[in-house]
Amino acid sequence: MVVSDTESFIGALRAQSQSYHSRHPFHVKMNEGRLNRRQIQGWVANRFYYQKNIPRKDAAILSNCPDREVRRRWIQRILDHDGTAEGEGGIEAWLCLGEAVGLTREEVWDERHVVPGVRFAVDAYVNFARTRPWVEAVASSLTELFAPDLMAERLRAFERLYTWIDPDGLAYFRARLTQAPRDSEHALEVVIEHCRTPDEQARAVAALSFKNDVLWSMLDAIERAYSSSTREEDA
Ligand code: AHQ
Repeated sequence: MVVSDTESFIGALRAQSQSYHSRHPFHVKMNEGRLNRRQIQGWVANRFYYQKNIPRKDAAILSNCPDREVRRRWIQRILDHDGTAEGEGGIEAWLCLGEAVGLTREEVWDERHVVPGVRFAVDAYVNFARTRPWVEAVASSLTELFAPDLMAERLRAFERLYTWIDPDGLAYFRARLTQAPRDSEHALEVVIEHCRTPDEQARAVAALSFKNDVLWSMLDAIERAYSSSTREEDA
């Protein structure tokens, strides 16, 4: 069996950072403080659909994963988002972010602002996790290798440039600063361990590329729906 060297495999995975959504014009504008209130609200309301589906994506991976050791660590992701009691977890924190940007919990929760392109991209990600080999679904989560820098930049931007947003609403991003590196370290271990042949490694890189497309197309849809040419008031 031909085994590619691990370093070149990790290099190929990390090269996917070139297509990460931190480079999307909408995120660039956001981090430069150039989005208006309605665009921030639209992004928060649409990204909520991604957040509320992450636990189902991770549960799909758990259901396909035969490795008890992997499942023991992977299940923490579900607890991070769902919490273990009312008022806890990332989904709750995102609802607080919604209120901090001037939305009601109800209008975030009921998905009234979610645009078709966001729904389709998120549903494609959940279905990917349900239908692809579990290691490929793990590989698709490796966009989080690139997330900490983006979270830190976003936090700085929100704290300094969007002073109308209640800083308490930013708790979600602060939590990701530690959760994302922990999660991506585990996911990388799993992918290196289970992707030994050139074909397996190519499929892991393709899975990560697919996930970059999921994140990128979400922002395409949000940017178009909330382009500053449309009216201010219909947030
Ligand atoms: O808030 C994010 C999150 O909970 C996750 C889970 C992880 C996955 O399993 O795919 N990816 C992810 C991401 C989150 N936030 C995004 C952001 O820009 O705020 C980044 C995204 C990711 O890098 O995949």
